[in-house]
Amino acid sequence: MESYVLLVLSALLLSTAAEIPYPRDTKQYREDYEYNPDTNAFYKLHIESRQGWNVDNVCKVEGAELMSPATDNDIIQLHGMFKKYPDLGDYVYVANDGRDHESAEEQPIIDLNPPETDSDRRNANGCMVVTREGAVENMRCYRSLPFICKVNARDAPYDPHCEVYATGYQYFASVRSCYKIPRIVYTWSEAYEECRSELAHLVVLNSETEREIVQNLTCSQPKFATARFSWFFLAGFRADKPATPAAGTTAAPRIFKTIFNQTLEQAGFSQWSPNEPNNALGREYCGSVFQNDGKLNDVDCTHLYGFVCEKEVKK
Ligand SMILES: [Ca+2]
Ligand SMILES: [Ca+2]
Repeated sequence: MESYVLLVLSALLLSTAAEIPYPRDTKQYREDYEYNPDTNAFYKLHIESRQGWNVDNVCKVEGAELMSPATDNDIIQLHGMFKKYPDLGDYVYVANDGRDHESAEEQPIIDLNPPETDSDRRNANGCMVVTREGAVENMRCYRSLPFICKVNARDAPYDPHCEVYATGYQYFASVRSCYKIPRIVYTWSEAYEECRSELAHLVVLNSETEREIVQNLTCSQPKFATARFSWFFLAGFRADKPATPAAGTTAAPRIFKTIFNQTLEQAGFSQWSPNEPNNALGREYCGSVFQNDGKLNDVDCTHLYGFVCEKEVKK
């Protein structure tokens, strides 16, 4: 009897241990991701087009991976999402599953420079797509196409202290905020969306203490090689573009406001870097912080920069 109880107890303990989710198992993730109970995973079809070598990193920043086309359920999920966008073209990038597939692109009848080795052949066609019909095919990575990210529910990141759907946020008790600089460069709107989807927001400086923290954070980062300028980091403020002034009059002054609709003075930090805001070429309506001094600078909203996400900790 005793040994039976022990057996049941240890079986219970074992099954509990096996069921403890790591990091967790949940039906909740970023609102831009869709849950599929059949696969117990979240998906996002990126309808904006990117070249094949850039898509993996976008998924990683979102806590996911480029979806592998390995299972039927995943292809069915993609097919369902694809159908909602009849104008999206015929291909969606997926992860390279390492197998050989038909090429999605027409090959010239006489190829004057046929690849000599297997590895050359793979590199020429190194990316993979799923077609509207659900076929998996090879694709040259230079094409700009939509793509699909996936994360299994048990792997979907959540930081319970900072309350964000992400890992890597650093908490600073002196300002009671968490910060992260995702490893990607985005336009201001893309950066705004990324922070928001993580349940955070583009950083808003509210004090000199916070300026110092954020400046140190930007200095601790490896350089963003593909940023327009690696020393500016997008922040949560911008100005409306004033209407074109009538001939002979000057444009109304730009008024910068935070994403919470406060003026910089109301937010608590309004120091610009020397000679800023300079509105270079008349195109700088978005906010950034300058790595050199942690102070403010205006930048072109369409240029790619690193950016800082922030999340206040209420508890
Ligand atoms: Ca802040
Ligand atoms: Ca500027």
